[in-house]
Amino acid sequence: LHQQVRSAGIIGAPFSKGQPRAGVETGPDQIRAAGLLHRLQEQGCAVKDYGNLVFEDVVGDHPVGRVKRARAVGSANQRLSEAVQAAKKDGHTSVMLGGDHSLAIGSIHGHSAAVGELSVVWVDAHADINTPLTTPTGNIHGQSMSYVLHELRSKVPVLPNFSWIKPCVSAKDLVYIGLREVDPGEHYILKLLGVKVFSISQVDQLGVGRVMEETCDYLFAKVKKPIHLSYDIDAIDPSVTPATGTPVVGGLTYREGVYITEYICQTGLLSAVDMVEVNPLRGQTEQQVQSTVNTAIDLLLGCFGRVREGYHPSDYHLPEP
Ligand code: B3U
Ligand code: MN
Ligand code: MN
Repeated sequence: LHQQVRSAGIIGAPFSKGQPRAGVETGPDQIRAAGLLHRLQEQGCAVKDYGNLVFEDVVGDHPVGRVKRARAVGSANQRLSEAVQAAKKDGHTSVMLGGDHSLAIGSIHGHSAAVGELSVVWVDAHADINTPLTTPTGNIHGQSMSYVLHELRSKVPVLPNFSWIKPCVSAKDLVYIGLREVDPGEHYILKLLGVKVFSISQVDQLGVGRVMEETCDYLFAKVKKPIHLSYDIDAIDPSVTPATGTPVVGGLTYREGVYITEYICQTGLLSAVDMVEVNPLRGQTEQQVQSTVNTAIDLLLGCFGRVREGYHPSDYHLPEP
């Protein structure tokens, strides 16, 4: 059970133009520098590092309606989609290190292009389901899901450099966990589409154990699809992960956050994971940055079989005195 052969295909996506704050593009290097690859290998996981994607600058990327930097976000996500497809074709569980959460567009698109229909588990303080017409900020990291959901196709205009995107996720295959800052337009969409949401209140009410049981009962009701886990570090309480662009008080505890990854891992269906919105420049002290980066690593270790109860190899024997 503990030693299923797992392999992680790491894709660095140093991209920040889905939101206005500099620094989130350094996330992939910071997470690697804190030892992610070594820690994964130490727990028996095979690792292939595909390095960092290179995103070219886009000139004349003026707003399209309210939406900011559409051309840069569109072309970066097209690159990312191809990289995720390649990692899946090489047989890995794709691990996308962001970067901001607009990168979920390319990550989910590429994952689905490689394996077909997906279940998406979106762990976040925010729903990131604004359309280009409901967005209060114009930031695409608050809109990612709207571009990939079949049900929103007719509500989402095609932006420059977005024409390659085909909606690929059904609303019934999406579960949110940890929501606590949802815009009115987003709340309307979630109700309209009947999306399964475990807000932070439901985590309080049910406990994370029942939330995860109900998440999987719901997703596996008909067929078991590969899981795409899109993990925004701001889902966790800012006392633990303060180095992020839009911290929201009252988040998941460290233990709840890690439990989610352990539970998803033991389904055996985890096929791609995003770890996004780690922004070292938003930490006020080195300790705040380290706590955020180390938590991101622990969440990823949980995705790849780390169990907190401990482990021993099957041939372990007690030393005789
Ligand atoms: N819902 C707001 C704020 C936001 C979304 N995601 C983050 N912040 N990180 C928006 O911009 O759409
Ligand atoms: Mn997000
Ligand atoms: Mn968020």
